[in-house]
Amino acid sequence: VRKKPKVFVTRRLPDQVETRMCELFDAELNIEDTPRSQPELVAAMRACDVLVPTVTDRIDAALIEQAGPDLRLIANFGNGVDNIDIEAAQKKGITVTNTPNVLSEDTADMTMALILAVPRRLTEGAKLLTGDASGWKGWSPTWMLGHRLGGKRLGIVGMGRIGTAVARRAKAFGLSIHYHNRQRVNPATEEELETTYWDSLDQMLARVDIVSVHCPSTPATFHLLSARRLALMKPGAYIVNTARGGIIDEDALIAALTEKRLSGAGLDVFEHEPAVDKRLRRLAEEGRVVLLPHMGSATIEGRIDMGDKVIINIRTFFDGHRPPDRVLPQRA
Ligand code: 8YV
Repeated sequence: VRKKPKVFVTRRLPDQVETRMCELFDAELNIEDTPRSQPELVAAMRACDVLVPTVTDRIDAALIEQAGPDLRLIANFGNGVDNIDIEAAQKKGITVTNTPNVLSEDTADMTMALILAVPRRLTEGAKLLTGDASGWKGWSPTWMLGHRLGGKRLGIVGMGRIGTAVARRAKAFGLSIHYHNRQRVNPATEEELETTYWDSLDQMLARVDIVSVHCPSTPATFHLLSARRLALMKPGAYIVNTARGGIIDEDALIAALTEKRLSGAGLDVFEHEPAVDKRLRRLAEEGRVVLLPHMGSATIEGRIDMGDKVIINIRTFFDGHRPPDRVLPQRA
């Protein structure tokens, strides 16, 4: 009998995923769910065949350098792989996989929730009706007016799986779909979603009412939405980010919101998670900003699907085949 691969899982996963992992692999779980320290990760990478990290583990070149000879696969529990130095892994002959597709629809749902919540002042209204004393003194025709979505322009930055899933939903809400992407998406999708493609991000930013960020976080997209680019946005526009915090220059965004150049923001991700800038939290208190603690893909169904993907990637790899979700270093 072939030896079961020794799999080190850094965080708690849904019960049924952990059970299956224990059946199939020699799995070391993290029942307490406390994030693993760097020395713990080093020890695991020296002793295991597979590492299953999440977004909270920084698997950088220095760490990968210390991996033992058995470590052949890093099967990320997550779509984004900005937590892993893919190039360093490849150099060391370690394969990296992720969990695409299965979280696109959930993330797109949460993006729509933010696209709706900010212009329609959802959290501001809901807050008035929490606690003992009602903050609602009575209805009036000019009370709590937000802005209509229908007829506005949505600018999607990064039209991959999640961006496209957002576009489908947004179109149903009457938004017109504009997008910027390294390449144009296929003509059938462009036709279905009646998209307008912008080769130039700068030009798109100046013309849309809501910007939604869906590109991966790479060195090339760090502060892609820089102070200069945020200044190009239409006065009074909104911005939504369910991708990664570092894609937007958070300081510049806070300045634009504070100076009321932008009307509002819906953010599920932050530059220094889990720390969230005090100034942003203050803006959230005022209701012009809606903040969520990285919940974009947080559904039980999604997490189980992600776990299944991790398992398939590990099994395929140890069956001697190329795993379905192998990730290669990004071309510059
Ligand atoms: C998860 C995510 O919260 O997959 C991603 O890229 O941001 C989220 O789905 C996280 O990555 C799990 O590791």
